[in-house]
Amino acid sequence: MFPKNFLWGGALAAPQVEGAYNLGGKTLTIPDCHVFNDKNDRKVTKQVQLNRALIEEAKSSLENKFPKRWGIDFYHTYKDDLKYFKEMGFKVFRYSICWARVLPQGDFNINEEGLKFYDQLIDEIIANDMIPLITISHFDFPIVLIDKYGGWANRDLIDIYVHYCKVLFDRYKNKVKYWVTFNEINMSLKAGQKTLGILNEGQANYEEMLFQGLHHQFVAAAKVTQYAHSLNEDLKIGSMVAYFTTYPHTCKPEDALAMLQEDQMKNQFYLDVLNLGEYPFYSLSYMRNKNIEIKIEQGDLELIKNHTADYIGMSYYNSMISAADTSVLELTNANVHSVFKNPHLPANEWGWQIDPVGLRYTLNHVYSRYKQPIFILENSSGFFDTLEEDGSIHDPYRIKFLNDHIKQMALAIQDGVEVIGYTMWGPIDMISSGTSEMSKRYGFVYVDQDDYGQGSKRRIRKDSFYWYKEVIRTNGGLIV
Ligand code: BGP
Repeated sequence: MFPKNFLWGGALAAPQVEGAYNLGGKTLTIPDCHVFNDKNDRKVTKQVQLNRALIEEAKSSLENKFPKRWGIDFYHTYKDDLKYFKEMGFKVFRYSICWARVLPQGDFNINEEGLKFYDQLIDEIIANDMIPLITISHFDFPIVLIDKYGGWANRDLIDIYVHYCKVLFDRYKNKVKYWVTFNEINMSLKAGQKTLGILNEGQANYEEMLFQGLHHQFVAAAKVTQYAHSLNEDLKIGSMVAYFTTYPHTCKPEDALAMLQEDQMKNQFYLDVLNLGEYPFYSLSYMRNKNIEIKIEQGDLELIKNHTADYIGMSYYNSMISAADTSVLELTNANVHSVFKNPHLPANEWGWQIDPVGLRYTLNHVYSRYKQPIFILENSSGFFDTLEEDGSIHDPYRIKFLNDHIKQMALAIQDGVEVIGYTMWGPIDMISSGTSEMSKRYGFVYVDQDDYGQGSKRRIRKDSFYWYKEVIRTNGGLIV
């Protein structure tokens, strides 16, 4: 069912694995300021909303309470860790570059030492027979750019980001073909500090600032796509959204309309701009109705029109429901924000609902609209794992989750959707982006480390490791 050259693999991101937060010239990033709060109810994902006071506190604090500062020490262990992925037969490995390692001042001074680390990492990925797929910015905005510029609300960020990308493209254009400009760009309106570096300090026009920041990201994405193609037409620069698939609560027309409007503003808006090259009508009326006025300079729209993304990058974790009257609905957790719960679906321990059929639905839905190849850049679910006394880890729940989603992906391919690759999220355990805990595990490879960074750090293959290896070896033939 899968095309011969289908790109099977896995995805990680620097801020959740790399550690070495103050080595090699790197400066602080937003995730370096996220604390782990063990008093959190795990069923309630508490997205840490950083404000200036918390950032100032984190800057001066050397206390052992910021798990993303140590990650899984991938900075030092990547050579050994990549071997596990090679053993599973990965064709592709998605990884992000840390902006603050390459440009510690955020803007213009290049840090050779930071680049050398990525030279070695990329060479090692290739030496292990994997294609590197690089995310340029994955939820780790440099703090220094908040201090100096106030984040993406400032138009200067366009040139700064373009400069950063040029450094990467010039250096890796012959080694890296697939790029992603911004991880899950559609998280911006829900988590502005996480993706746009715009702090919510009670500004009356905060939403307007977020739309302005997004506009700057759209222009920057177009500019860097133009630059990459000028270097080599074969470079593939992708957009990326976290697709929030939504269903109507009932078959009432009002609920169907609510669903359509959610889909428009949560998902399609971003892909319409990045992949179709224009601000859709509904986004303009949304802004008008809320008195949001953003500054669009001459030439911006032309750039956006002329330099669209080469493929659609998408993460898929869960779905949600929409209704005209939401007072009757119950909330549950989902990726980055809470959503209305679907009574027909099970959920993991964190309340994220599990919906494999939604993946087939989404792939068909997205492909009908954009008719561009789709790369599934993240998919999986967090689970608690138990390390048995004999050193084994049995994780049938993970195998089931992935099997069921891969099966629906195969059916979508059979429907005619062009899916070019699948990088499951988190092939090795790491720090959770949302809760900064280690116990929420995704990996095929277990890391013996707890929420406080304690443990032997030993890597252990779980049952799912052998299963995924077979899935890749049989090009999906193992899926039932
Ligand atoms: C996505 C992020 C990833 C990852 C994933 C799972 O939104 O791109 O970085 O972390 O969600 O989320 P969590 O780690 O909170 O379980």
